[in-house]
Amino acid sequence: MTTLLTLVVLALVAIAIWQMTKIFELSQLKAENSQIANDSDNKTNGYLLFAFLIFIYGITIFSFWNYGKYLLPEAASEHGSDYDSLMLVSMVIIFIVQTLTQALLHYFGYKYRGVKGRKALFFADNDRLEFIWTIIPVIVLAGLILWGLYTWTNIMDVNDEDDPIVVELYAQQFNWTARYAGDDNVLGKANVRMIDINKANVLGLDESDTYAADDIIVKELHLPVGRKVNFKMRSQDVLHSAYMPHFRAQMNCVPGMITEFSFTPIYTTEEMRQNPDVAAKVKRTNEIRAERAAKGEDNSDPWEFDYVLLCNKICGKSHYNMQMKIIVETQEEYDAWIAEQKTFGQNMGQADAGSANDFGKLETATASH
Ligand SMILES: [Cu+2]
Repeated sequence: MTTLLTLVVLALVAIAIWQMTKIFELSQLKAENSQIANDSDNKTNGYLLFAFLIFIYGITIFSFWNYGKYLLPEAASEHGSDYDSLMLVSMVIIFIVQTLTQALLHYFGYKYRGVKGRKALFFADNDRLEFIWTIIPVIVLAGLILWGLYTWTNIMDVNDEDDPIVVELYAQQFNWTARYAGDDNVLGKANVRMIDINKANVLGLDESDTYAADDIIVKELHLPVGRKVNFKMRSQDVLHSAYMPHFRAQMNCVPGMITEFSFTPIYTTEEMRQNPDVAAKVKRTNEIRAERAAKGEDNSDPWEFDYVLLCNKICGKSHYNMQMKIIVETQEEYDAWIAEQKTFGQNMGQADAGSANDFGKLETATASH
């Protein structure tokens, strides 16, 4: 609110100054009172062009310096570095071209400013010039597009090679649930119409499907490092988007269909915490949190880095908080964790024995994320 008021005041002050200059100008008895720009007006505008050029260069350097630290750290998936190099090369090319063309544009604006008696040189076309400024972008863009298509095809190629683990990511307003395919590595059939809250069948698994019995439903995603994961996404209600920024992965979750994404994590959570960029970010955040703690404010507990699965589609009022923790660990740690989890079949068996308890369990599961 204070910011808004400050902005309004600043705008009003600017308008007041502008009006006062106008009054001041009107009160001056000028020898030449023409609306047509004269040499000195043109010169002023020429210098203003330079001032604007310095402004845009300045703000670019300022942004790099100040906000560069908010970029994502090194990619934690196998395909991530391909994605990052494509992004980096595209940005570097755009940046160089932008820097040069802005300088030329403003310099020529100044150099050929209006001068009394000067006539503009005019020619209808120049084949060589047009050839140059067509062929260079064609080559550069064709190169970027072909490289982009090649990278895209590689990243989006979801196949069963290299023995991937199959994991379902289930989106609903406003939380995520993960389902492992179990020992058979095949996900059982599921449909929102088969959701049965009384039996804790939260994902609508088909109880008669033999593949479903060993499926494991969890609220925290554990992945073994170096093993390919094939994700199958579903949504219960509206469009969501499974976004795992550290793995450079994102896929929409669409009600009524299954979408897919596949990647191989290459750093464990522990290893990623040692990454200098991640460590610096944790340090910065915890400094802010320590300040908050000193003032007795909320959100002041020390923070530790974890991979996250976020929702990247504005799906409703609590969209901002729709996330699930991802833990990448060694194969042994993963095996130990998955062995502790109950299968869908075990949970259903229990539900048949005494259904009252399982409803409570579901509630804790949903609230724990
Ligand atoms: Cu969402």
